[in-house]
Amino acid sequence: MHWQTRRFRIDLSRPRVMGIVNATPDSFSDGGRHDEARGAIAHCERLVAEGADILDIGGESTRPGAPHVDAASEWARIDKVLAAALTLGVPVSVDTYKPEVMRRALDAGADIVNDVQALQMPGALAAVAGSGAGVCLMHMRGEPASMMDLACYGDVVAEVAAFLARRAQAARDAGIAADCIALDPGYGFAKKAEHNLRLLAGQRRLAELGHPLLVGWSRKRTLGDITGRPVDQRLPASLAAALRAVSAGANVLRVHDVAATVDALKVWAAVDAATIPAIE
Ligand code: HH2
Repeated sequence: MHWQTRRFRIDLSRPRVMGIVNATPDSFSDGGRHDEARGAIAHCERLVAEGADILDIGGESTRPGAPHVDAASEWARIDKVLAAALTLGVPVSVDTYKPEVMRRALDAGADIVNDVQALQMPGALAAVAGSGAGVCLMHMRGEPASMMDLACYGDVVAEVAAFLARRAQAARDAGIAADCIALDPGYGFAKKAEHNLRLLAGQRRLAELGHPLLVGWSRKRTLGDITGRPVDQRLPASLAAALRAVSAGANVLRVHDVAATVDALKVWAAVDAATIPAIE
């Protein structure tokens, strides 16, 4: 399997690491650390040196209750960071749900659009179609400000799978090539801990939709609920969730802690390489 993006065809025969670059003052785990362009650019360089396969740059926090940021301010936060990241030799994704920001990012050369609204905003499908960019279509409900009021499911796996299948079809109908489309269950978005865990337990079903699966468990609140740890002490829990996600079919891990995740995946790969194939 592969994920086609603008400049790179990403080989998914092994799991890949997407490093998070939050050029925001208020992201839930690292807000304010990289909101000056210089700091964010240095962070991009550090993540690539640590082994990130992809960079994901965001200019608006999507944590529950996050305030809205207009397109011009969001673009101003990511503009210079994107330009610098594009010189680092890895695919660069922009985390936005606003068609105007998508268009600007694609004009600037972004490889991937990562949309927590799965290209549902009016004009979003058209902004990406024809660009040749990869897209990540994520499941959520409502807006970050109100999404936790909508965390109510019968069969969360079936409902998320049906949504992602519908959005992938809409993207293909708009002219986005099937191999450019990745899907994401949206852990933590309009979902309580019980939903996130049930979704991870049933994640294979999402992998069977036929598109690469990208997942983001890094430092999320459910891990805090389980371990009782604050956000800056959730690395072991994040690694456990990431590896569980890989074993349930995830192809790309969206993480803050790139070096540690790369190490964990190296151990995973070493065991795979040592596995004796069964004799027929
Ligand atoms: N999670 C966050 C943001 N964007 N995109 C995808 N595809 N999947 C995710 O799980 C996902 C995402 C939230 O994490 P973070 O970027 O660290 O925080 P914030 O939204 O507060 O900036």
